[in-house]
Amino acid sequence: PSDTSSQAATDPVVPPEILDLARAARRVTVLTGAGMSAESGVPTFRGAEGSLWEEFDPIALASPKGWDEDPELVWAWYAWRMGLARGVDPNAGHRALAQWAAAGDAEVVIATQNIDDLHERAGSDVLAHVHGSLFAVRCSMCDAPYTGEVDIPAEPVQRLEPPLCEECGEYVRPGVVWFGEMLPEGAFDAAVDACLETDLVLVVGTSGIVYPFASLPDIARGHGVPVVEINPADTELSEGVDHVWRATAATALPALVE
Ligand code: BV8
Repeated sequence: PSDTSSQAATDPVVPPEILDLARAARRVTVLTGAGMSAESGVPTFRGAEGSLWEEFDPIALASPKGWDEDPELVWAWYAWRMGLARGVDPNAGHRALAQWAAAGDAEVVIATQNIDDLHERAGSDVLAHVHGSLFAVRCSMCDAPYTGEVDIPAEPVQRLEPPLCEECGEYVRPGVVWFGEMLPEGAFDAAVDACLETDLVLVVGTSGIVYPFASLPDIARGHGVPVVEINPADTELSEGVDHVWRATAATALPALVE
């Protein structure tokens, strides 16, 4: 891949070959990960200091086993993340994608791993939340959607009893996909289609570690679709994409869309 990593980590100057691809595209598919929301103040999962998994064991917190063993611990962690996500705003990168779609020159299709709602709050339609949505709380037993208020403690707590399902009385759980769980029906297929029927794929702010999402850039390239990675750091995907742009989401996307 062409590599612009000799530029500063947050260089907002669009590499010309990436600008050409973006200008020519009638349809753009944007694949986003935790780095997309980092500049809004949502911690990423891996890598950065203060990232979520550095402090917590993901398998203990984001797996069916963890939930079975200690639902209060898991619920407390998600309640904390709900409060965090509610308390932040979309950043300039989220806004740029919404603006790009609104301008009407290209159709902009977003498939995200993020469980926050920052793309939507910036004004974008999201084709697929492949790892679910933090706020789509549902019953852990009967799957009924939970319509009650979720109590978010002002300070993070170690343990918190989950609310009870209005239908069957069991604990409710966050509407996210845990490790070892299937993705929401149709979400991954929709993301695959969006990577095949497009002129350009932008991969923004993901380490490319979690599957099957991490296979999407390869699926696009296998179909002849150019793939651009926007990420300040090297990732598992960097070797296999057409162009690498070492910049952050909130600096790169506004520069690209301008
Ligand atoms: C499944 C939701 C079928 C909840 C999450 C071995 C090989 C292949 C696959 C597997 C394997 N072993 C196990 C598997 C399957 C497993 C998997 O992929 N494991 C990995 C770890 C190997 N996958 C699954 O289990 C999936 N389901 O396969 O179903 C099945 C079912 C049963 C049995 C068999 C098969 C379900 C996976 C869903 C996991 N759920 N979370 C929650 O959030 O609590 S994962 C979690 O990681 C996050 O949700 C996040 O969405 C996801 C990916 O992380 P990233 O978004 O990439 O974030 P990360 O922190 O890693 O990276 C941040 C990046 O941003 C960095 O690159 C950084 O440089 C960059 N960045 C930082 N700042 C900025 C920036 N970029 C731009 N701008 C900035 N400012």
